[in-house]
Amino acid sequence: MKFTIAGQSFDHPVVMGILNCTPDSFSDGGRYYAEDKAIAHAKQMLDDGAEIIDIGGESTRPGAVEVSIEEELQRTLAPIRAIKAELGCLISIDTRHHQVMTEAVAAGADLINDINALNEPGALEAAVKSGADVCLMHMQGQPETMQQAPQYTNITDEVVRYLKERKQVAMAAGIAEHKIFLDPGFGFGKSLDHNYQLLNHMEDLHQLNSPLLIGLSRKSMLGNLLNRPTSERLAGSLAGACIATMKGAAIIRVHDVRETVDAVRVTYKTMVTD
Ligand code: 7PM
Repeated sequence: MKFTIAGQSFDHPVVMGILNCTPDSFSDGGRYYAEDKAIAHAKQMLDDGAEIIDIGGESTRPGAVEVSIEEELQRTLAPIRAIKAELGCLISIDTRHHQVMTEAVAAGADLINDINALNEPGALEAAVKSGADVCLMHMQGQPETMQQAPQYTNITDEVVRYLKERKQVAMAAGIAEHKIFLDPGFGFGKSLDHNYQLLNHMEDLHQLNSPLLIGLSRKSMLGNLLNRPTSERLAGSLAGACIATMKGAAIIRVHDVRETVDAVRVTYKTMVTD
């Protein structure tokens, strides 16, 4: 296991903590209050062992109401600046939009996490220009409709083919190979069985020669199997993190950092001890 994020070397799987920068329905303290809470949550996740913070303004969340680009910028830029200044950690920006990519990287983001694999007009150019690392994720369809009737002949083959093509496009545009992460996109245009087939065969993605980012935390593929609401998916999420670790994931994107860091450490220690 060897890879870099924004030039920093890692020799173990890294836990990425999810930071939602969405308006807090329980408070009317305004943007500054929300920003303080975001910084505190990021600090907690770093204390718990996260090594990168994924910041999202929620427009990329499947099923979520589309927010304007202005709103997405308003939600994410101040927290990125503050977290970079106060905590100095690696930051990723979860967005599909080139304006957000450009401004987020200027504000301090190190990695562009695009569920749309730089397909939106202007995204590829913005990513190249920014100089940031990128994560290219597989998705069938678009978030609004992707879960209606997902179909594959062989999901693993199709995900490999898609990610191979997107990686080639990114490299042809000028993004260095070592800056590219790939993600099979669990839950994005996939049925329950599609997701488990893909997880079972996840190691096939290593033929693409890029570090893998894996997101399983609290997802429907856990909740629908176990019949658990999102608040009760920790055990399922930890099982997913261990499986992903054993199959060679580089970055594991999660909500529950402390528990995941313990689980991943035990799993990885086992893998490297002869
Ligand atoms: C509703 C459905 C809310 C799905 C949130 C989600 C990934 C990601 C997300 C992932 C990468 C979630 C997802 N998932 N980025 N962004 N990989 N790279 O469960 O799997 O967090 S949003």
